[in-house]
Amino acid sequence: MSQPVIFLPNPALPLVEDALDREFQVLRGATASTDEIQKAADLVRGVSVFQARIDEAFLDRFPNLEIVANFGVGYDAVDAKACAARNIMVTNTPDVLTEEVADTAIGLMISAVRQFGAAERWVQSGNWERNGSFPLSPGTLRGRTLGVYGLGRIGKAIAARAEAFGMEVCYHGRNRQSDVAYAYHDTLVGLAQACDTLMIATPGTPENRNAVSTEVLEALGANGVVVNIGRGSVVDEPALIAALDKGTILGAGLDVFADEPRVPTALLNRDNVVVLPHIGSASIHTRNGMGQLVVDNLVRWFAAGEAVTPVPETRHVKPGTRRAV
Ligand code: 8YV
Repeated sequence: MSQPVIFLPNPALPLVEDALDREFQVLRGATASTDEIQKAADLVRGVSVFQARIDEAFLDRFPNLEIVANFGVGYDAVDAKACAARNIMVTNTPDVLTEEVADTAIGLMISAVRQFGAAERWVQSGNWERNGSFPLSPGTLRGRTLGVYGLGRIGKAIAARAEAFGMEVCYHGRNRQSDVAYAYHDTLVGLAQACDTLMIATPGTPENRNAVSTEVLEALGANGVVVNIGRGSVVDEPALIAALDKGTILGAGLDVFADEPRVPTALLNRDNVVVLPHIGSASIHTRNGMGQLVVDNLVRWFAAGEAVTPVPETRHVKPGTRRAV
């Protein structure tokens, strides 16, 4: 029997490209023409995605698509509800990146609070030699309370690290969680009032778009620091910039942005903001782990008719049940 055809819209890690070539026939968006992709569309049974939007229009192009294997734990670029309606399996890459992203979050938090970005620029620009010591940081980690917005696997790993730094921890999310002793706040404004370091570790959803609003930033207060390791869409960026300009909050550490890779110039080169280029999980070790899980999901689906890490919306989907809409 011939191998299933997998569509790879964008280039992937070498580990993924090599494994897909071994296990499947691969149709590559990077090298095939639009015409060639269109001609082969009926044969495509799986897609492996890294930063590509999978919406109704995409699904319409591939009538025999059975599985979308997303590289990343966050799958906001994949319309999982539309996939579920057509009985298309969607998988993501949880667990393998949890500790890496939590490490990045803590590094970013400390950098933002102690202004390591500006301090590094001080050395790089020769200011240390020319003008002497870097100014004392207005912020300190001492005595801070971490408010985790989104206490999932990554949020919990961040909270555990923060406890080791002597921080108080509280959280907000859709539900109170029975397995933690941290104080729960049933609104985001309530969480912001109770903490001074707001850690955003929630997935981006249509419901939480711009959830970190002027009101939330005002509740966080003048000693407040926002750290975003989740999704840029969760923060109202113009409101954040205004809050930083006015001193409504102290600073921010941002790994994710509303319109990546574009970052508003108002967030660049300022002492009270540290910016990273979406590198939460971006070590070779962890990205390879994520890539392997993408491959494992595809292999298991076509060999055994089940996925390793299905997303909740499509957990019920079985092979051979693809529906037209
Ligand atoms: C990746 C991430 O950078 O897993 C996620 O949700 O944000 C990161 O690990 C991202 O998936 C790359 O598109």
